[in-house]
Amino acid sequence: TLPADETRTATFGMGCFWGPDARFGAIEGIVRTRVGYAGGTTPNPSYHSLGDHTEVVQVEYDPDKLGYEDLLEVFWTNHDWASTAPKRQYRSVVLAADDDQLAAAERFRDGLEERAGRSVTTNLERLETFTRAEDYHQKYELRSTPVVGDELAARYGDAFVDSTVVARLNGFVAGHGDPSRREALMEGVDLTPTQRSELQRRF
Ligand code: MHO
Repeated sequence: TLPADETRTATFGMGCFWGPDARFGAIEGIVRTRVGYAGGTTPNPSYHSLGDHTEVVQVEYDPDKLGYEDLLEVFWTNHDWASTAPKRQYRSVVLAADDDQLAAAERFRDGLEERAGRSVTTNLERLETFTRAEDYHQKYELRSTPVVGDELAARYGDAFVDSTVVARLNGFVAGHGDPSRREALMEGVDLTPTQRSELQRRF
């Protein structure tokens, strides 16, 4: 997998972060995913003490395989951009890493407003700080898959969250990806027959 200095990052708030962690993790060209708190100013946010932050997914992607526009497409088609979330914890927001990302997000929003003929409520901002969420929120779909989640988390240890394979598995158990990619991935991972069948059952 690509080292972090050869990837680019993108950060999105789109409701509870468990879902987008899986959705992005399933995509070819996504190298790493993590969930966390961002978009506010409160120091050291945590799940039970979020302050003014929002749940976000942060992805690292391979710029030779994916463009920021591709990620924006996934973002805009998978959140409710026409209404405002009742809690700031779940607000929809693009947290741009730089001015280019911000400009791309604005272009997308403007085009969408024009096509839809209604205004977009999604916030577009620059990312200031990102605080990684607690381990039990990372790769939640996979972690909560019986037989597989705990064992893989133990096996990978500190490498669990940053593993590309784990990101894919997390996405696939949530129903993303196609059968051929699932099969190909499964062949390369060392799993017990019980784990295999449990994963298959959820695909
Ligand atoms: N509706 C979800 C929210 C969790 S998400 C990490 C739940 O409470 O089960 O905010």
